[in-house]
Amino acid sequence: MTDYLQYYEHLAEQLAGRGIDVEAVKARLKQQAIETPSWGYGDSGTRFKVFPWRGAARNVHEKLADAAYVHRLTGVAPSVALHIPWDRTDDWAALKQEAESLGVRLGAINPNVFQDEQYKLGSLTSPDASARENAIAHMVECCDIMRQAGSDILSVWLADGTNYAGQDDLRERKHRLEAGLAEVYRHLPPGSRMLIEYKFFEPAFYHTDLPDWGTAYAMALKLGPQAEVLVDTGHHAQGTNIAHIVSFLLDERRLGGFHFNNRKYADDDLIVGSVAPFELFTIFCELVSAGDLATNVAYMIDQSHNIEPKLEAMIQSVINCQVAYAKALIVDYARLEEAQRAGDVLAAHREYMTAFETDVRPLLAKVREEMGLHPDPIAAYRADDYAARIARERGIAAASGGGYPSA
Ligand code: AFD
Ligand code: MN
Ligand code: MN
Repeated sequence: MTDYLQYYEHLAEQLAGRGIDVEAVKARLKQQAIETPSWGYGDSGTRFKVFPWRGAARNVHEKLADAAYVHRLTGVAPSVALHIPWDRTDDWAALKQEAESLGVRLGAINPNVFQDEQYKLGSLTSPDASARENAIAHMVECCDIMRQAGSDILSVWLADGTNYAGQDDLRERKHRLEAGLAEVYRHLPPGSRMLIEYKFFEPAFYHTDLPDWGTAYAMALKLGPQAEVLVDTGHHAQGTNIAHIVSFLLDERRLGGFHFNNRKYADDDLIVGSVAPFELFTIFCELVSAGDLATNVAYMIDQSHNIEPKLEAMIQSVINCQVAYAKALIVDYARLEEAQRAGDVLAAHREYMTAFETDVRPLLAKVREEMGLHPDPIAAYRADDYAARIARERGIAAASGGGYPSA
C-alpha cells in the first residue's frame, strides 16, 4: 500500500500555486458526511443467486456495528439508512441509543412496498384498493418510526409499474400515486422530508410509475415543500447526463439527496465511482458550484455487494465519494466562469480536467491524519482483525439479513 502522506507537501504546494486555498478544502473534506445503507452489510444478490458472505450482518444490531466500523475508519460515514421491515425493532429509542453508543446515528427510513405478495400489481398505484391502503399504512408507520428514531428523511422508492401494454390505466395509476403520496405526506414529522426516488425500469419492464426525475419533480411540486427528489445514480438510461439533472434540481431547490452507486448496464448497485468516476466528479462539481443551494442535500450510498467483501466495498465507496468531492473542490471556479463567459470552450473544459486528473489521495491522507485517523482506511481495514472476527463469530447467515434475498 502506498504511503500517500509523503506526497502531501508537494501537492499542497501545487494547489496553492493554482490559487487553491488548501486549508479551506481540507476543512470542507472533514465536514463531508456519507450515509451508508444497513442493507449493504447484509447478504444480498441478484435474482439468480445470493452468495452468502461469511460474517455478513444478520440483523440490525450487526449492521449498526459494521456501519460504525466503517465510520471509525473513514471518519465521514456518521449515519446509517434503515430499511423497514428488514431493520424493524420493537424499541426504537433503544436502537437509537445503541447507534449513538457506537458513534453513529440512525438515518433515512426506507419503506418496503415491493416485497409483499399484495404488491404484485403495484403499491400506491395498485388497482387493488386494499394493497394501496396497506402501502399507505406501512409508509405512515415509517413516518412514526422516523419520530422515534430521530430520522428526518423518508426515502420513498416504489417498484410500481406494469409489464404489458394495456395492463392498467396509466393515468389512473398516476392519480392513485398522487393520492397515496399526499396521504403519506400529511404524516411527515415537522421538519422532515420525503425524498421521492425515480428509476427508469426494473422490476417492472413495460413502464414504471416513477421512471424519471421529471415525474418525481412533478410529484414533489404537487405535494409541497417537504417533498424533494432523490437521485439514485444507477437509475438512468444509458448516456443520461446526471450532472445536468442535478444542476436543474439544485436550482429548483428540490434536490433532496442521492443514492450513490455505479452501473455498467442497469441498476447494478456497484461501488460508486468504480465504473464512471468522471461522472461522479461532474456531479460533485455541480454541488460545489451551487454553494448554498446544496446545503441540505443528503449523500447516501445504496449498493449491494454481492461478490466483493462487504466492509471493504463500503469503505471503498466512501473513499470514492471523498475523492470525487476533493477533486470538485480544487476546480478554480473563478477561472472556470471566466472561460465560460468568454466562450473559451477548451479552457473551461481544461479547468475540469486539471482538477479531475489531480491525484488527491495525498490530500485525503493528510485530512485523515489531521482527523486522528489512519491515512489509508483500506490499509487500516486489511491490517485489522474486525472482518476475520465477525466471520468467526457470525459465520454464514442462515437467511439473508436484509438486502435482496434471491427470488
Ligand atoms: C433498490 C431499488 C432502489 C431502492 C433500493 C433500496 O432499485 O434503488 O432505493 O433498492 O430500497 O436498489
Ligand atoms: Mn436507491
Ligand atoms: Mn436501485
